[in-house]
Amino acid sequence: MTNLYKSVPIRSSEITPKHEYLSRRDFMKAASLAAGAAFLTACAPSATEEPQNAEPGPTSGATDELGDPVNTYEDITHYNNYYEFTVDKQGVAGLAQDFTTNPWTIEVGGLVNKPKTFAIEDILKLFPQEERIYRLRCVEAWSMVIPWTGFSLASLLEMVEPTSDAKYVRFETVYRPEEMRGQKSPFYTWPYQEGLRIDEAMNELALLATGIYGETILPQNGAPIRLVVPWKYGFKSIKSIVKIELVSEQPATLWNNAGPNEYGFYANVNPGVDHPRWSQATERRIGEISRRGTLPFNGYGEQVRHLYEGMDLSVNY
Ligand SMILES: Nc1nc2c(c(=O)[nH]1)N[C@H]1C(S)=C(S)[C@@H](COP(=O)(O)O)O[C@H]1N2
Ligand SMILES: [Mo]
Repeated sequence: MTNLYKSVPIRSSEITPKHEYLSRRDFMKAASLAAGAAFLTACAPSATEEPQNAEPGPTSGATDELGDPVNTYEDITHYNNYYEFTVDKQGVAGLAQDFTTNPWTIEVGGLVNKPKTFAIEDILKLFPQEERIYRLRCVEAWSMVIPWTGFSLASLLEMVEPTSDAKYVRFETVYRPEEMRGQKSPFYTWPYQEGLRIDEAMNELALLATGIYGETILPQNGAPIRLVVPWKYGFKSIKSIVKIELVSEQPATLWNNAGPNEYGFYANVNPGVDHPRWSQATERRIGEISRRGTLPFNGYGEQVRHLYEGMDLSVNY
């Protein structure tokens, strides 16, 4: 697919209110670029304008299927959950900038006929990359709209041919404490692990993402490849994957290990089931002032509701 986001340079300030998380370094970078632009076009009324965003900018038409505008590249790359680096959302980008993402391989195995270890460059060749704008709803009750580039997890799983005993898919993040100082924390069962039931994993919405805004995905967002499961809380969308394993039993997950009564295995976005310590009924869309109501399955109910027929989702949260 063509890149929809870079063809028309539009300031992010025209799309979303100026975001709250612009770091000073990036602000200076943006401001000096704007100053340069003003020098080149001296007759433009630039004095009252906001600094030009130096990062890729969305077109004014870039929205998700509900009509919500994509978040700015700045917000997406500077407000992150990635506990391997730090629990400080605005600190992840800096600490992750030297993270080694090349060479990188993903081992896909377990209950499959054709186990295979993929180098990241082969993944990019084997699976055509497409752009998909998905919301990401964090369990902490904030959300963003992100223009991802990637491909369906199903296409990778089909290639290795899961056997009939394969009932779940288990994912693992790289373990590299010398580069990821957060992995020295004894509070979590590293490496980060996540899991999906196989029919969830095979749903077309489940994406392996390699890019954002048409750019190669940055370390803070899970480079070089991460999962995106848009109908589930963000913690299911595991970053920097090195291993995918087809298994017969429901796998353990880092967050379920950390707090079984707070982070269930299914973790479907559900405004009717509160987290024990806060409500899930509403959320703060990063870049917006007023809160919005949270949608069941994060608004993807039509595509995924059938996966849970007959299940009590307040018990299987
Ligand atoms: N390996 C790993 N993956 C992870 C996390 C993490 O700490 N480590 N955080 C999760 C959480 S809680 C969220 S909300 C999303 C955030 O993704 P983003 O920073 O790209 O928006 O990543 C998820 N994937
Ligand atoms: Mo999250």
